[in-house]
This record gives sequence, structure tokens and C-alpha cells, in this order.
Amino acid sequence: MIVAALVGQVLAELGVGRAFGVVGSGNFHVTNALRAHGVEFVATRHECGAAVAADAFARMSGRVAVVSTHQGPGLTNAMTGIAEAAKSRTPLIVLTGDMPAADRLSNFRIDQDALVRSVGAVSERVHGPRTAVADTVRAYRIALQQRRTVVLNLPLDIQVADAPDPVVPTVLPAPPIRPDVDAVRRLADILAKAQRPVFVAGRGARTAKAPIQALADACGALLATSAVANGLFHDDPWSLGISGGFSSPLTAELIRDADLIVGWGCALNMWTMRHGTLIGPETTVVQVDDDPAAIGAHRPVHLGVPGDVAETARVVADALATGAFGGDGTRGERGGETHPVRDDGNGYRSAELRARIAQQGRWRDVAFKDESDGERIDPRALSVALDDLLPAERTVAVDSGNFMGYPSMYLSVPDADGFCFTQAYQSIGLGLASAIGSAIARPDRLTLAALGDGGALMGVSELETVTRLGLPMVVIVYDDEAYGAEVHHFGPDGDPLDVVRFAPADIAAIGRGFGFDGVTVRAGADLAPVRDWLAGPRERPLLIDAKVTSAHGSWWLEEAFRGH
Ligand SMILES: Cc1ncc(C[n+]2csc(CCOP(=O)(O)OP(=O)(O)O)c2C)c(N)n1
Repeated sequence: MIVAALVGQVLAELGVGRAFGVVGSGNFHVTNALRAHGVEFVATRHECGAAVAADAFARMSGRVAVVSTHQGPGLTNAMTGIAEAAKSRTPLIVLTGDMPAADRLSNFRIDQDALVRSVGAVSERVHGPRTAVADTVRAYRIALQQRRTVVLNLPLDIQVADAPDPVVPTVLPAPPIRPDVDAVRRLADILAKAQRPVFVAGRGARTAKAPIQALADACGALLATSAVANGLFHDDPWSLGISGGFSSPLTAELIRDADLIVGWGCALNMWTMRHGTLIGPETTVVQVDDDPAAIGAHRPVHLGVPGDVAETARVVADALATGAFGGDGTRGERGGETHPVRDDGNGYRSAELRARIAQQGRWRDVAFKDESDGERIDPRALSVALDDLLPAERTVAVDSGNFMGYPSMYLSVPDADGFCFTQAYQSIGLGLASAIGSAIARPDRLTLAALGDGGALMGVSELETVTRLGLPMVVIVYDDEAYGAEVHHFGPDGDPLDVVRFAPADIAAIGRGFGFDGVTVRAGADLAPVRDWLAGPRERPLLIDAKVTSAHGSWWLEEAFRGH
């Protein structure tokens, strides 16, 4: 067997979930070896699409995913997606060809190690036939146990060298880190005294829903998420939705009024905390994270608890229930009811507040003046209409741009796996590929790709991937015929905007050219074909080119530019 075949076999036996890529001579053998050993391979049309689809697949399935690229340009094409994955701590393995060390003058040669490291990914290498198993296992272990994006360079001369049949070890996820006893006692004490606690769950809490909910029930906390964990507490009556720029007015008010904010696996960064303005002057801030380096990285915290999020929530709940922290144990009472009202002054949960959250908690409960004019549809009205039309079992994948708040704020999602948000690198053009990876991970749900016209046309080649794979996807383009983010940021200064405005494009026709059903929407009535498509066999994917109003920029965008 050759080394390339060995690497594919080892990764397959270690248990990688799915592979995505563009095949050239430098990754042909390794890709086929993955397939021969049962790893399904998805060919995308651009390596960036492969990296982003793999990232989304890993996020939505919880499995390590693989990207396969040719050396040099194959890798550079994938870099934007690799940067997004690395910054998101997505466990991903990128298999890439590399030039033999002696082939110094090859057209394909670049410093791949330096390139990879520059975006925060880990650069690993198969050094030779004798180390090939260890090198591959090391890459997998780092990806799985440290949640890192690892690029495994495969030099062409080593790929074709002979190697013995591999013996593949079992590699298990890292065991959960138990929190320190003293830190648990301190957190239990803080929770016991809190009058208006709010829990904000981030990416690191996506698998810890039940223990966080149970602790919140016990101490009367309200629940919110960062944008990437949107949907986590969807079915909880005390859920406030997203904390940050996308918060509804009621959500922002209740978080600002909290006397305690506990971030669970959540960076509490400027987006989630609106540059700190969601934290009241007297609010105590606690952060629980299994990465000690994450604690206090974005803002000062009063207490940092290094530890696994689920484990910490469980042991703190035990401490509250038994009074082990020095309290009387009343905060730990559950009263037999799930998600109870606590009118005993225990926490934030009154019957009145529960009713307010139910009536005003969501953006779609907030009245707005519909600015649709027959020629163009108001993106808020469009998003509310889609929320009504689409089945509740859905995945919403959102690209970047001025439009991005509309689908994030107006479309509900059933759980955290129902929302794919690739914003760690803030690149436009990733939304469609992230929808592809999400759709493959969750074929039981309808996937909606929500894009701006700029991002849609930047990532357009993957429309062919959607039709080729037969994914029953809805692509909605919030089409303002511009890079709206730039228009709204620079427009008020009177700067020339012709570099960021474009002539109208018939994106529905472009979709039809790729094999989609295509619909142009200028008013609510134009959504009738969408209703028909949803009721029908969904044989082809659907692209909706929504010509949206754009008189003013979204206010969350102003927030974003403040962060530049
Ligand atoms: C790859 C990349 N290029 C450029 C930018 C800068 N940028 C941010 S938003 C944006 C406009 C996006 O336009 P569109 O997708 O139509 O969404 P809109 O802002 O109009 O809602 C641009 C160019 C970026 N974030 N990423």
C-alpha cells in the first residue's frame, strides 16, 4: 500500500464523518482511499465551498469532518473557509498535497505551513512511510480532543512511497474537565444570592442544554444564547433568544437589568454583550469555560470557573440542592415542575415576566412599519412571511452582510443544530456552502440558505453542488443590488457609492440555469410559488430572488462597524 492510501484508511478507521473537496492529482489517491473505506465524499465546485461545507457538517453533526485539496492553489482557495473553521474551533482535518522538499521551483510551491498557521489552524505533516500512522493519528487527536482545525500536509513523494498495513488505535474525545470544588462553591453562593440571574450559553454549551436548564430552573435564571448557539433553549418559556446585536428590545432590557450574568461556554465578546452595554454597572459576571484561556479574554469577569460546562452546571446544581456551599438549599428546590415560576423572590422568574416574554420576547412580536412598496419587499415582512411558511423543522444558514439580522432575528429555529452561523471570520460568500454542509448533516430538516446578493454571487458556483446532490434546499437572496453593508456605512458621509452598487441581476434566472426552481419576489403575493413548492415534491431546490427595500441600514450593522 502507498502512504496516501494508508492516510485515507487510518482516518476512516478513526471515525471521520464526511469528506468534502475538489480533487486534483495531489489529493486523488487519499480521497479515493477515504471512499474505499466508507467515508462518503462530496465534490464541491470550489475549495472554499468544501472547507465551509465540512465546517458546517462538523458543527451540525458533532463529528470530525475532512476537507481534501490539491497542493498550492487548492489550499489557498480553501483558506477563507479554513480561517472560519479555525476561529470557530471546529474539529476539522484538511488533507492537502504538498510539493516534495526538493522540488523548490515548482509552480505549485508556497509555504503551506506558514499560510496555515497565519489563520490559526494547526499545520501537521506526514513525514515519511514509517511515521505516517502516527502523523495521521496525531492530526486526528488534535482535531478531536483540542477542537482544532488541522491541515495535514501530504508531500507528493511521500504519498507514493510504500507503507506497511496500518494498525489504528482508538482515539476517544477528551474527558470532561471537572471544575474546582472551591470555584463550584463560590458560583453556588453567587447564584443563591442572585435576584435576577441570566445565563448566556455560547458555542461551548451547545451540548449542555439539559444541565444548564436544570440549574436555571433551580435558581430562577432567564436563558439566552450567543448568536452561534441560537435556538438552544427554543422550547423553554424563559428563553430570551439571542443576547447581543440581534436581541429584541425586551431581551436587551432584561439582560441589562440582570444582577448576575453567567456565560456558559461563551466568550461574552463585543457581539454578544453589545460592547459591554448589556452588562449593568452593578452586574456580577461569571464565566464557565473548559478553556482557561477563554476566561476573561474579552472582558473582566468577577469569577472564572475553568471546567466542562455540563459537568459544572450539574455539580453547581447539586451544591445548591444540598446547601453544600453554606446556603440553606432552598435555591435548589425544583418543586416537581419543569421550568417553574419562582414568585418567592427566588430569581428572575415571575408569572408576569413569563407572560411578557411570551408576548414580546421575539422580534416578530415587535411592531414595525412595513415599507414594502410593490416594487420591493420590506426584508422584515419577507422574513416574517417565510417564518410562517417554512416548516418548523428547519436549518437556517446565514451569510454575512447588512441583511444577516433579518433571517437571524425573524426566523425561529427548533434547536441549536437548526442554525448555522459562519461569522467567526466575517467573510461574505460562505452562506451557501454552510447550508450544503448543514443539509447533509441533517437531511431530516429543510435547509434555508439566507444570503445577500453579494454573498450569493461570490459563492455562486456551489449552486451546482446543490442541484447535483439533489438537496431539497431553499435559497433566499435578500437582493438590494449592492454591497448594502458598505452603502449604509459610507452613504451618510456623501462618499461615491458606485463601487458598491450593481445593476439589477436576475438571480432567479441564474438559479434556473443551475437547475433550481427560481422565483422573483417583489411583494408578499409573489410568495405563492414558494407555498406551492413547499407543498409539492420538492424535486428541485428553490431559489428566491427577493428584491428588498434598502432605504436605511440595519442598526446591528452600525454596531458591527463600531467593532472595526
Ligand atoms: C470576502 C469578503 N469580502 C468583502 C467583505 C466586506 N463586506 C462586508 S459586507 C459586504 C457586502 C455584502 O453584500 P451582500 O451580500 O449583498 O449583503 P448586504 O450587505 O447587501 O445585505 C462586503 C463587501 C467581507 N466581509 N468579506
